[in-house]
Amino acid sequence: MNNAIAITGTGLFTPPEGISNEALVESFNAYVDLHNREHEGEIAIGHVQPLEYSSSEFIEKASGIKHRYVMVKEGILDPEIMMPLIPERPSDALSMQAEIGLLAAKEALANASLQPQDIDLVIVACAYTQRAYPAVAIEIQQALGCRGFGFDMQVACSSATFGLASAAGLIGSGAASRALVICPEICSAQVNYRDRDSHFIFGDVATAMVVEPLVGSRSQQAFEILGQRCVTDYSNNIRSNFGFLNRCSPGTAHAPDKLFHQQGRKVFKELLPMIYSHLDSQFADAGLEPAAMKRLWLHQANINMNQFVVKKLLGDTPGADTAPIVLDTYANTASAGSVIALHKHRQGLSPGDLGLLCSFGAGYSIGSFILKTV
Ligand code: CO8
Repeated sequence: MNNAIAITGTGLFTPPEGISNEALVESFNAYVDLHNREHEGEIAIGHVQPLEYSSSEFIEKASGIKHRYVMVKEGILDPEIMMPLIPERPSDALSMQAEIGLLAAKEALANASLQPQDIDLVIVACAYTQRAYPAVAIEIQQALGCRGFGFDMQVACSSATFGLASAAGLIGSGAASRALVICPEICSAQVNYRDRDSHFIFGDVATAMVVEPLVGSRSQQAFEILGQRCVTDYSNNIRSNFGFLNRCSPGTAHAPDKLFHQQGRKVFKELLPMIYSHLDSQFADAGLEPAAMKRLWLHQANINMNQFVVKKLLGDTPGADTAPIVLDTYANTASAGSVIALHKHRQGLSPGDLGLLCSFGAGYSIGSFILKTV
């Protein structure tokens, strides 16, 4: 097809510091001991509930996560602090999200055999941006030396796929010729490390994709977009009330609801059927059997959830590398998970092989792309 649009390069930045489940649980349990000692009297008369220990066994069994990377480890494991201590940078210094996004973008450009000036659209698509304006995308556009325009967008875990859909749409319409879709996810800043249900879930990372017309691409390996589908359906089961209005209610500005929180079990049960029917209709409309997919680059929130999706699409016997898992070492990296999987597991495919890139998460939101290896 002459007007085909493709992902022609991907890039990945992995933060230098890591935390194992064991280290995270040790610090959480030290916090539990501190809390329960501090409230001993109130606990004894039933006015305060004692906190319960976390466990590495639970975390690995319930989620598949063994480890996560973080930009700044200092503070996270200190039971008196329990958040990353990330110093503010002066306004004339490169922001942290721009810094890591830039590193991923440079690798994606190199893989696409392109120079920054070949790009005229930069989209930063991630769960949070560290300020409202100027857009991190415009900061990266300037730091790299790209032309055209840039903007930030947020669709929680589906930011990367919705960003890809936006880039493809803008290229298809002629508004842009080549795009970078960058996901600098610093999730650790929004994790409530005092919450047993969610303290283990997230890690930090940055990914980037180059999106451009297939005709004229200089890439050694490209993934042509054969079909795409995005859907949203409002749910309060995954939520953060962090936002620009927080300071106007000083009494609650730092309450736990300003951090990530979810009803994980409900999310699991409600999202799976949504994913099933979303993909069923996408494959039916494309006239393709799911079994035609040689690789599934799925969202990386929960290994059990992914196994259900794989079984639904491919039955019981997919090969070991058919649906790669990266959440064991990276944890849930919000929008970046499926792109990490694509970046790290793009080898071993032949021209013509099909694959599925799919995100699912807060909103609720699902974004899925049928890709053809070129
Ligand atoms: N250690 C030991 N036990 C625990 C722990 C713990 N840490 N936590 C809970 N338990 C206990 C519970 O108390 C419960 O005990 P009991 O049975 O006695 O009541 C038992 O374990 C089971 O608890 P759950 O039912 O909560 O456990 P699940 O098996 O459901 O597993 C999960 C919890 C892992 C959270 C799972 O439900 C899950 O992964 N669900 C899917 C969630 C999902 O996909 N979310 C979407 C991703 S988030 C997103 O969209 C991005 C948001 C933007 C980024 C945010 C950046 C910060």
